[in-house]
Amino acid sequence: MNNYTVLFPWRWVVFVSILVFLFGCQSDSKQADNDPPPNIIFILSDDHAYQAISAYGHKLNQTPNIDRIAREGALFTRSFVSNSICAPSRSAILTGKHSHINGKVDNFHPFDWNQNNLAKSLKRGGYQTALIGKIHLDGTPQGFDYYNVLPGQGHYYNPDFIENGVRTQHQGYVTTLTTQFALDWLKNKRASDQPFVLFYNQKAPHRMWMPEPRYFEAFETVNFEVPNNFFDDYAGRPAAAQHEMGVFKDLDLVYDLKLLDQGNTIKSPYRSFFQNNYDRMSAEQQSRWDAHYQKIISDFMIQDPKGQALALWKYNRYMRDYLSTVQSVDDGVGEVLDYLDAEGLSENTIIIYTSDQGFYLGEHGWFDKRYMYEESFRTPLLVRYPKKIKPGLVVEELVQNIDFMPTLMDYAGLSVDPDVQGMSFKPLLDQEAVQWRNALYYTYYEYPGEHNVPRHHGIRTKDYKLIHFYYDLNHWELYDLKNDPNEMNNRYDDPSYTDIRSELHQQLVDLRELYKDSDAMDQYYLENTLKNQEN
Ligand code: SGN
Ligand code: CA
Repeated sequence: MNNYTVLFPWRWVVFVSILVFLFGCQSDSKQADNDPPPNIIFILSDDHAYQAISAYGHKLNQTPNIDRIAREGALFTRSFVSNSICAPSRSAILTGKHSHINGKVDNFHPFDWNQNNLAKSLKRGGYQTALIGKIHLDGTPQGFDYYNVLPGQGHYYNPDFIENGVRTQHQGYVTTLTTQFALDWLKNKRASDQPFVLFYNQKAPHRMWMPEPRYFEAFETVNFEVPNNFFDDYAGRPAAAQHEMGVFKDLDLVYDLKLLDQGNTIKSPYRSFFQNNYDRMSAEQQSRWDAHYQKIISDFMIQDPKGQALALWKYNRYMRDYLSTVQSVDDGVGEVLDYLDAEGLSENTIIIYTSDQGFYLGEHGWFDKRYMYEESFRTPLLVRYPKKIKPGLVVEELVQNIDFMPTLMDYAGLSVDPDVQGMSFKPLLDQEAVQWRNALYYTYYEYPGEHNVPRHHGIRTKDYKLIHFYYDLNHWELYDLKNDPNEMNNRYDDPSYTDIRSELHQQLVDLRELYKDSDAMDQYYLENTLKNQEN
């Protein structure tokens, strides 16, 4: 045996070990070039309707800073959620999986922080991670080097925040504070030599829409016209008819519309809920608040509107407060964009603006969300990444909140777990010709529950939608979105749609199989809901 043959196996072992070491360390990495990984700022507001973003072409308000993201980047016109309610949507964003797989099917089922999530994955790939603002997922956030979050829904005035486990009440307005904390992390808390991901999550414009004083007057002189289906009679749509989210019927004069009259003549079962929020304010905040709202209360008492006049009055108050809270969100986006510019960070930072779902601004006569109808199923999505995305790009493909996880991992040059259900939409932003999905799957489970929206699931293609409401209803709906964008005519039993209907049924079966959903799964979550409600 010569030296060579003795040494060879030994060298071979060393060589293989080096390879294993290198590939082992980089098992998460598939970065193709030598570009530094992009920073990521993920801005998530709560209940922000795309109708209330001027970049979408609606004329309700002006959001110049949010619009800037689309002008300098991309605007998605068919971006949707997988389950139109807060905690399930956040859970889908973090895990890249539908609700029945990640387990957070409604706001009440527990969230399992031990499962993998986007923040954990980016952190493993070398990112520093921070979460600021509303998260609404029970338990201690995992995957974040730093967090400063609102407990539960949080409060508009003088809110508590939990900073890395320590709860403190802060003086001020929630949207402004969230922005301040986000900027403070960017400026003073992050390490400048590492890529970062910041989840910057606003509570606004969530119910009950308490504006900050500088926007009290912003919409007071505007007279909002109701959407053309505001007085919807829900014909052919029993699941819609049973709603408890009517602007006229369900918005509470004191709780939602802030008519906390000092003489207590406006009666409301929810007076104490509003009072609790009012009592959080300092004397100075209360006096500014009263200077604005007491005038509105007096006018209301003089006018004493009834019937249709009351419906229109309520709609206008709702819109004025809702849109005022949006202005503060837009200001915060502007401050963050300015910071990136000033630090020379804009070019290599992906900035995403989206909401946990859409919202009704009077369409079908509603506020709130939950239904698979367009205004709440769809959600705004604007993405800027100057280094890679062509300014002014409009993306019309069907994307969904389960896609954020794989998309951002893709941009970071990292691989995703094989059980992630979303798809990276980076190729769409790169304008590559790719095979893209032709249908989206949707589920909703928070029933029996607030606003009385039945359990349902369905699919949406580019032109059609099929919905199945189940449990105490067994009802199907089919919409022809091109000819009936407001979803007023349920075509399920219309003979001229027979072929489309069977195609959609087949697609629904296929998608349920693809996403590993089933009747047994529906039954399992239903039983959990009913059991939880007994306790
Ligand atoms: C609260 C609101 C509801 C809202 C849910 C869920 N009621 O319960 O109107 O649908 O949150 O919203 S309130 O009386 O407390 O304002 S979510 O965005 O958190 O899912
Ligand atoms: Ca929400």
